[in-house]
Amino acid sequence: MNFESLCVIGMGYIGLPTASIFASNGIRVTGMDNNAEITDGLKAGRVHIFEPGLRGLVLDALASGRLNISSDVTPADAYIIAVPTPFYDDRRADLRAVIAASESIVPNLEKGNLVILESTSPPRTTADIVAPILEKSGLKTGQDFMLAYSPERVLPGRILRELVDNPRVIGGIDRTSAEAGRDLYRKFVKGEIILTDATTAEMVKLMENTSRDISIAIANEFSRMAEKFDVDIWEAIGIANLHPRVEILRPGVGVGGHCISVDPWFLVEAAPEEANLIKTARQVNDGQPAFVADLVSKVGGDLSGKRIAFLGLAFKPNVDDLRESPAVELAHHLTDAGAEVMAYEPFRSDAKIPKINLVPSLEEALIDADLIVLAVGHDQFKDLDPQAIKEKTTARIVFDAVRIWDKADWEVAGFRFSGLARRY
Ligand code: SAJ
Repeated sequence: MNFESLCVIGMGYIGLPTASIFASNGIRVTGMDNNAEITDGLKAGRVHIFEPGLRGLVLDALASGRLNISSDVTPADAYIIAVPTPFYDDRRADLRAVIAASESIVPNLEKGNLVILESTSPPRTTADIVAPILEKSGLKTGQDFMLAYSPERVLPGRILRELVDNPRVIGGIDRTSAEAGRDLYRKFVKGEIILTDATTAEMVKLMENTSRDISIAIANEFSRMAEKFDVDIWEAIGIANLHPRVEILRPGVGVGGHCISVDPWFLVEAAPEEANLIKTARQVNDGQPAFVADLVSKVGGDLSGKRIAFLGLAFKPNVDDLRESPAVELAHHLTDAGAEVMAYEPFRSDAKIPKINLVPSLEEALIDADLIVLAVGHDQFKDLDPQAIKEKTTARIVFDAVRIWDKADWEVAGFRFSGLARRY
């Protein structure tokens, strides 16, 4: 099946690179978003997302004339829905954006079209929510138009490479839909394309992120035990991982981002009786910022009135995304304990977060500080020279929550150094 035009709904972390890469592979693409700030910016060549290689790809796609940015869904051979699926306060999936996107396709839908949902969604969303909405057009799913679920599985920081090279799952509402999806993504996907049904594809996506969440939870739980037993968790994990069938992940400040900290809740909601382990792992990871905050209090003493130079707010290293960030949670715990948090996030120095003072430079964070807390292992923090830092700050206590600094180097420079379950 040949698709000449495509409309991608949602110009976020997934929709924008996907639209651009299709355009650079010869397809006429409309990149639609209902946020005027985003569409105006993109039209003016401003790329609102930091991701290695993305800016050049988007600008080239715009310059080629094959990527057009719009506030409206426009008629196309195929539609991709790539909108956020957050959760409500009670952790039920918030599918309003998926529903609105599906509804916006209805007036444009024609016989022979293909619609693909990429947003991470609870099992059966494609069949039970998207299909009935699209059928308001009077067309029948599978008979008149094709429908599939194809989860994005790319890692922030490596999105462009992984979009092309990762295996791609396409779950069709029927076989023809899955095959049509394969023909579309084949335009740029070099990885294997696996065809299945829509609900299996939805579940696969949730299983992947949930299993990673559980793996990180056990690492975080081990770090708490290591604190208790006065063991260096990093040494212990290093030794355990020498076993050929063991691969323990890294403990840290917690699990954040828009995917792994959200998606397991979709399974908890859909299968509350069965999802015991999944729910517990979520709770362990959600509790990690508070656990780390207690460790900071132990080394920093009463934090009331203390000024903390807080390095990093992103949800993980080398990304600009602050969504569900455990580093932000940690900063809030420290503020609640009475500290004045001066945070420097090199990827988002313009961000505004209640109760946290975001400063535009490392120097401003360090000045007059009592304590330095490293919360995110951005590359540019790795190479900081303790001797040079000493000249810029009054702080003499350092807490490295992510183990990227060398303890001895900081101690030689005159700092009292500690970190998460760390002895060496
Ligand atoms: N983290 C740890 N320890 C580790 C690894 C990660 O604490 O050893 C933390 C990170 O700091 C971060 C969180 O976990 O806060 C999640 O980071 P991540 O790098 O594991 O994953 P994401 O959220 O950036 O991307 C995940 C990926 N899923 C899997 O690896 C199974 C990606 O492939 C998905 O496309 C993405 O979720 C998504 O969009 O669903």
